[in-house]
Amino acid sequence: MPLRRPFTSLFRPQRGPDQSVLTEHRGLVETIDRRKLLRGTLSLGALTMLTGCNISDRDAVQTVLRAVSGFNDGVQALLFDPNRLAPTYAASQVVKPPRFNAYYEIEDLKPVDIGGWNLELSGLIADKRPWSLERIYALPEQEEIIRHICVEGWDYIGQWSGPNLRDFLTRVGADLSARYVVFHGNDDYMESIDMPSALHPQTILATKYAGEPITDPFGFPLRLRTAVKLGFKNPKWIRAIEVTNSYSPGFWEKQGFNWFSGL
Ligand SMILES: Nc1nc2c(c(=O)[nH]1)N[C@H]1C(S)=C(S)[C@@H](COP(=O)(O)O)O[C@H]1N2
Ligand SMILES: [Mo]
Repeated sequence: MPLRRPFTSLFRPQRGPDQSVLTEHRGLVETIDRRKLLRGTLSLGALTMLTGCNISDRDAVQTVLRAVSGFNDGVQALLFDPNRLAPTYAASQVVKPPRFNAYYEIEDLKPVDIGGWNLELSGLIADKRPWSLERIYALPEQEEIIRHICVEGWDYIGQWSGPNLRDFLTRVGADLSARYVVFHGNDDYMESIDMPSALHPQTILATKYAGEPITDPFGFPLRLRTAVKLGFKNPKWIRAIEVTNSYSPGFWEKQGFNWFSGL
């Protein structure tokens, strides 16, 4: 099934002259090339040229992200280093409001009715009692200013805060040796991430953007924000979290995107 819109129509450069997704991820790209994991379509020479010239060509960035995203999941999981932090940014770089995306147009948004909302927990979790938003707000908050990268070819820097996911999973007695953490959105969106990424220090259950509660289009009342995954692995309008050892493909995997889709 083709993507809803062509990448090129989404070309919106939002960066200064000395920043590029590639430069930021140069270490990763070089590691990948050293391990001979690139699929032959891109050489290190080509990548170095791209990293050296402050690319403004979003298609080129897209190509590299695709290459990174196209690896065998097992190999990527091995490359994953939980102590490696993704780049963070200054508050002055934060885009306000953030940029909306969903698998449908904004007109079709169905905001969460907070009156009937509780965060549900299922699967390999000892304490499955649901969480009210009030209780979630009472948890310690972590803030992070990180880049959101969408596979449709655009990105922005955002400032998210909320409880750290590792702390939350620990608190509810989740089995931290399980393979997957699955997020179910109020809009029937479902995506799963690997446990090491769920436990990464830059993975949070975000309740706020730029210090204010997240607004409807961006996932009110609760969304995932992780610095180690592409945009689509950050479900919005979370209504349930499930810890499991069984794999089920989410919306984007069914479009052919790589499940790991992360750093
Ligand atoms: N519930 C839900 N979460 C979702 C999506 C969606 O369609 N539904 N789209 C994903 C995609 S592809 C992207 S790029 C980001 C967009 O987040 P933003 O609107 O805050 O930029 O949300 C992700 N999470
Ligand atoms: Mo996306």
